[in-house]
Amino acid sequence: MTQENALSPVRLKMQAGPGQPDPSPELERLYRGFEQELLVPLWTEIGDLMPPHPRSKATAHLWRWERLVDLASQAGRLVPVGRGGERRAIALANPSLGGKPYATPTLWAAIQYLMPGENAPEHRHSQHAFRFVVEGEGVWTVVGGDAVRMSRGDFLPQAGMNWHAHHNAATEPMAWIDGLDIPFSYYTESQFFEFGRHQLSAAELTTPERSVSERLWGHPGLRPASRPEPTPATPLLAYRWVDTDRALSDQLALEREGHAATLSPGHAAVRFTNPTNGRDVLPTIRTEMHRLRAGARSRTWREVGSSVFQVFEGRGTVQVGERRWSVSRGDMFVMPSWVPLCLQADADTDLDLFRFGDAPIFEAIHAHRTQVDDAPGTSGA
Ligand code: 1HN
Repeated sequence: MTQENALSPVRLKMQAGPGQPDPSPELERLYRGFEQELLVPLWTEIGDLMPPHPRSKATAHLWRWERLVDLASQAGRLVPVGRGGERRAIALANPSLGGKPYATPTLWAAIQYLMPGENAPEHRHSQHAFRFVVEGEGVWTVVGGDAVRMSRGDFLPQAGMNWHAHHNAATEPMAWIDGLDIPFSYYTESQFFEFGRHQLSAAELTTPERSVSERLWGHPGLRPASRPEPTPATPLLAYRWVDTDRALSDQLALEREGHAATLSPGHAAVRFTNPTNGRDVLPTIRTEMHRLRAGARSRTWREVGSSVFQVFEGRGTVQVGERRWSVSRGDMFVMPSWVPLCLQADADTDLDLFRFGDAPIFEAIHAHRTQVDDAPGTSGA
């Protein structure tokens, strides 16, 4: 074997089976020839390359919020935040993805922690990102000079190549979760990154209740006439919990009044959208909020592509493939591609979940599919 071939050797084994040639010394020599020239014949690989349906490498896995917060707060004491490391963000590493900081093959998910008075420095990158706040407040994220408040239940998208920094103006530490399409950008070799200024201006370090983006874009069904063009990512930088919460309770109330409003009985859901075109807020990431009425159970469904869920409030049970967990506030879990998922709220409390997934990527290439695995009517409480 030549030196460069040692980098990523090809290893072929003669195998028995339909469509396979009879083993012989000549065939063995042919296979060694393929290996030397870095060639892989299709008949030895087709089962792996073209499975009948997605077989995710990712595992259905759960991370407990209590442990995430405990470790993040220890990091808050021990690890500075500043230029170089950029963010005190601690990523979920799916146990089946080789120790990489990848929650799924396409998605990065992390808990980020900022101490009182701390600033996370300005930078920008091509990866699309968002923040979601499961508890706490006091941090403003400054996107393109616009200071945006972050509070419990708020969803803050941040499209690629926007400058951003964070500052904690409060007296308490704050944690939130980050989602980015880092693994997707990594595999597709499409990343760009730039450092920004070391210091934000005094004007940017203010703490307004409402950001410029919300004053311009945050009015239901209304867009500024000065901005008629659709943009691929949303210009609205904060989706507030008061609005999300009302949309979900309205769906469940409408259902009680006999309207068709929910995904299935007792299962309300909303999707965060870009007000300029009605599509997903970010070009590569779909984000949703789900609410299961107390005692309700969702359909069992599967999709092409992967998702990460975080319990926002309440208690329940989730089943992902063969795995089943009792969950409560902050717990995060992965739904791998084409693995069935079922959500159920405990009998005495609603269950709210935030979800982010990579569906827009697969929709764009016409490869997205969903399948419901239980018949309608079997999914009641
Ligand atoms: C980033 O900029 C943030 O701005 C979070 O909060 C996580 C992970 C890798 C690279 C940049 C943020 C990140 C990140």
